[in-house]
Amino acid sequence: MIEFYRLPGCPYCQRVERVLDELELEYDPIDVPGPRTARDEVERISGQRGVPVINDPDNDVHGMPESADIVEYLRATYGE
Ligand SMILES: N[C@@H](CCC(=O)N[C@@H](CS)C(=O)NCC(=O)O)C(=O)O
Repeated sequence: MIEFYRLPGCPYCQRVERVLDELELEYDPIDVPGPRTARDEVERISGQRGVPVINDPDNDVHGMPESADIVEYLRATYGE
């Protein structure tokens, strides 16, 4: 299942969430702390502290950041 690191109210995360919903993909939402300094797990998996970030282990995708890249990946992988 896709793991989706997000911050409530983050417009870049909402952009990804809309596409996940549109493609009817199941995902595990993981809310990250507001302060960047508290996002050690995000840093560990993606090499930076911003969200959104996804893991998609079924496709060997680990720690993908950047909403535009994530949207493009989801549409290319799961779209029609
Ligand atoms: N270019 C990024 C921007 C993401 C972004 O600015 N996210 C904010 C939350 S809304 C954040 O995590 N900022 C902290 C940081 O980038 O280190 C994207 O489109 O994914």
